[in-house]
Amino acid sequence: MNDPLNREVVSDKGCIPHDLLKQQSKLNILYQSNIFKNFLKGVLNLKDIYPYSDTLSSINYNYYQKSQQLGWHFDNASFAITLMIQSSDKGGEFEYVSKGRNFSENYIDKSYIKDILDRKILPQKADVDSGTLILFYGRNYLHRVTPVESEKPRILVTLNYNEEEGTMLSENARLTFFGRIN
Ligand SMILES: O=C(O)CCC(=O)C(=O)O
Ligand SMILES: [Fe+2]
Repeated sequence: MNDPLNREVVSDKGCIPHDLLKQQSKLNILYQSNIFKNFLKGVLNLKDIYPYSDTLSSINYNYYQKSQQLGWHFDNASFAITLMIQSSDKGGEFEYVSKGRNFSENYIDKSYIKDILDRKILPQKADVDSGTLILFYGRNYLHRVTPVESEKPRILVTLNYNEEEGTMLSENARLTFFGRIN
């Protein structure tokens, strides 16, 4: 009952999956660009990075309309890359803490997570404007997006890569995020 991992959070952002983007869109060009991939590999110290092999998950165009949010969570992927297209005028803030879990050691700090959920410890906020690129270890750092409070929606793209070739997002996750599996 008291386990903070059982606490329900609201996530109701909208998401446009990869297969609905134009092949020659700037986002696709950026995502496939060797200059960009080399930059990411250098900063994140990775040998190589690969797109998802399903048709939906590599680039996701997320939009948060008034009152929409993304609840506190850890990501499945080890690192996250986000590009802000348009920030909201009010609300829609990216809040995070740089701890909470150590995935490789199978450790989760429940009392710390409880204090964050109860607002006993206040998280950090990232000052994110249009064009801001964020590289983030979302698997170990608890994070969320607060409800948008303005008419102007918050629009943000996630650029999703894997360290192994041929990775697919699970069918369950695809159904949850996109409402279909292909
Ligand atoms: O919208 C954001 O800034 C964060 C998105 C995020 O955390 C996610 O998609 O897992
Ligand atoms: Fe996330």
